[in-house]
Amino acid sequence: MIVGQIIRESGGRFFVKADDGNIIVCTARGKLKERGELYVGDIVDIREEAVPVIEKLHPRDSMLVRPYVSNIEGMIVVIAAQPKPDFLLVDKMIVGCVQQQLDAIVCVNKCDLDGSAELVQKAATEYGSVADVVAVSAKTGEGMDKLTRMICGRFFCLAGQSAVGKSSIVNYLCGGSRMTIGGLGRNMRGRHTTRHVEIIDLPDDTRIADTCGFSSYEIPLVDPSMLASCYVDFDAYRDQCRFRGCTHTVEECCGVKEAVEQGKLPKERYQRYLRLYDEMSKRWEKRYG
Ligand SMILES: Nc1nc2c(ncn2[C@@H]2O[C@H](COP(=O)(O)OP(=O)(O)OP(=O)(O)O)[C@@H](O)[C@H]2O)c(=O)[nH]1
Ligand SMILES: [Mg+2]
Ligand SMILES: [Zn+2]
Repeated sequence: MIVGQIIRESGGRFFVKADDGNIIVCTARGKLKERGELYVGDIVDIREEAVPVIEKLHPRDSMLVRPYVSNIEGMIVVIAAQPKPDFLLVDKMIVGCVQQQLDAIVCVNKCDLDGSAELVQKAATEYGSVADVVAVSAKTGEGMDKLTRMICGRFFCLAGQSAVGKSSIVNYLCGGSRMTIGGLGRNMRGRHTTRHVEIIDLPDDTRIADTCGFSSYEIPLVDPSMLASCYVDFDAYRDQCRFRGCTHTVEECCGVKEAVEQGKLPKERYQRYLRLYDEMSKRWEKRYG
């Protein structure tokens, strides 16, 4: 029996990197064959036959459904001055990180473009207390040494809108052209160039998963009253809420709302929290109401 990690899937064939470093192309057995059962990142047992077969899936340490990837230790959420950043998407991905106990990095790519300094400033203000924030350029290489240090020896996935430059970052870091690069396209929203998740080895036992860009993202359904606990930047002010279990929405004497008014918490992020709370409440109502 061989143990390895799925590093890529294509048309029902799984590319598994075995412990000895060899890459084995496998099929899967039984239920594991069904679509969506095995993820890139999964650790599996392989039986060597004429065609090697995945026999068993090991328990996952972490699991994301958008992008589909397992066993990662952290997520690099990429934004750029172009295409226009969707901060609600960033908030949702950070909620996903907190839920899965992953480290989050907010990475502002294309910092060679105009308008990047403002974006880096905004990212630092809004996410500085919940994620590491780094500015890079896959074009000039600026900031890449810092990003490399942040992920050294660990397994991170890239995530974010199409055309923010996820594959370009991978290519820069691995010093080659492993991933195909796309353009912005006519609607300026990206072309969805990367179509599959793939794990790439970098020096120092660092691994990085390139993923498909997306424009919408739904976090797993949770009780809306639990959502606030995924906003770790609210933690410092929760104690001042009058009500225990305060959702920081309609309650009076709310420490979080006071902090927003006093400029201690970023206003826009709080307003997006209200939107997300509303969205979650509607989904919860639909399911359990
Ligand atoms: N100016 C500038 N352009 C960049 C940079 N990084 C990437 N680009 C450009 O941005 C476009 C999209 O890059 P990709 O790497 O394909 O983006 P992606 O996030 O992988 O996109 P999907 O695979 O569709 O999700 C390409 O035209 C790149 O040349 C950068 O640092 N600076
Ligand atoms: Mg890509
Ligand atoms: Zn409150």
